[in-house]
Amino acid sequence: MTDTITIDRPADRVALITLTRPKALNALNLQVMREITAATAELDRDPDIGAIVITGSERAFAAGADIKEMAPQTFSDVYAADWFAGWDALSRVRTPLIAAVAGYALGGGCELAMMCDLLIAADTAKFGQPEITLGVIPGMGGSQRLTRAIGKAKAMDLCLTGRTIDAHEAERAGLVSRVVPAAALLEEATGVATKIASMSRPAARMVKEAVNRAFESSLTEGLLFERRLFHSTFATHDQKEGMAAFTEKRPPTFRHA
Ligand code: CO8
Repeated sequence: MTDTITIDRPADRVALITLTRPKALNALNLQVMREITAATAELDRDPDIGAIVITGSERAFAAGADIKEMAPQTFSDVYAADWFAGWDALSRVRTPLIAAVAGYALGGGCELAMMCDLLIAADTAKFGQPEITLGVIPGMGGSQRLTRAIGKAKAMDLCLTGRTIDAHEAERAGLVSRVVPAAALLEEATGVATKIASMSRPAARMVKEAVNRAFESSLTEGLLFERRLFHSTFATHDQKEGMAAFTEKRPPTFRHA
């Protein structure tokens, strides 16, 4: 039972999580965090799911952490509860995550999108880290993931001035992988998710693990990690099937194992 999100299966092997707090522009309160992390953890255990799309509404992916919930908190409150640490659970999801962003993705909304592996933006999307305008700073990874995604110059610009960028600037900066007309956003995201979910499940998970390792390791360590994962794909049925299918000039039938 969820109040702040809905969970659907729009296509074979694909799950869609939609934020449903439109009146608050999908502001991320603690309940949203609990529901998204619980839903993604459960979907991650489902062998019939190969990709998860997270989306909001036409007007807002999410306009940030819930300012009304945060406003009365003291340092002792947020420190004791380790406010926002619960979102780390999303980083432990091994299934590829796709953010389909229309409208505002501000503060925690931009940070939630960046916790996903791939960002697809509608031409209406607006990204920003406006926390500084509230007298705080990003608290769900903005200063770290945005810097890794778009570099120091633009990350400083966004985090220090609080300005927002549109979908095209976000694409040029490397934050999003594709921009599509708003009306086509879900179709595009579901199509990408279906494509990913049709690949060998262990291979897709290893790609995710290897690319993410690039942010955590030296080049030598990362290359070694990638090579060892590559070697281990030869233990899967899907490697045998994928290469046999190529040789026999037919599409592969992956067992996802
Ligand atoms: N939190 C709570 N409610 C929100 C939020 C939010 N982040 N954003 C919008 N809402 C609510 C509004 O209060 C309003 O509710 P109501 O109708 O009850 O007044 C409703 O959504 C609609 O919003 P607006 O009337 O403001 O709509 P507009 O179209 O005029 O403006 C904006 C849209 C520009 C998106 C505007 O709502 C806005 O600026 N929102 C706040 C954006 C923001 O600053 N986000 C960052 C939040 S801070 C954060 O994410 C991380 C903080 C890390 C702190 C670390 C602490 C430990």
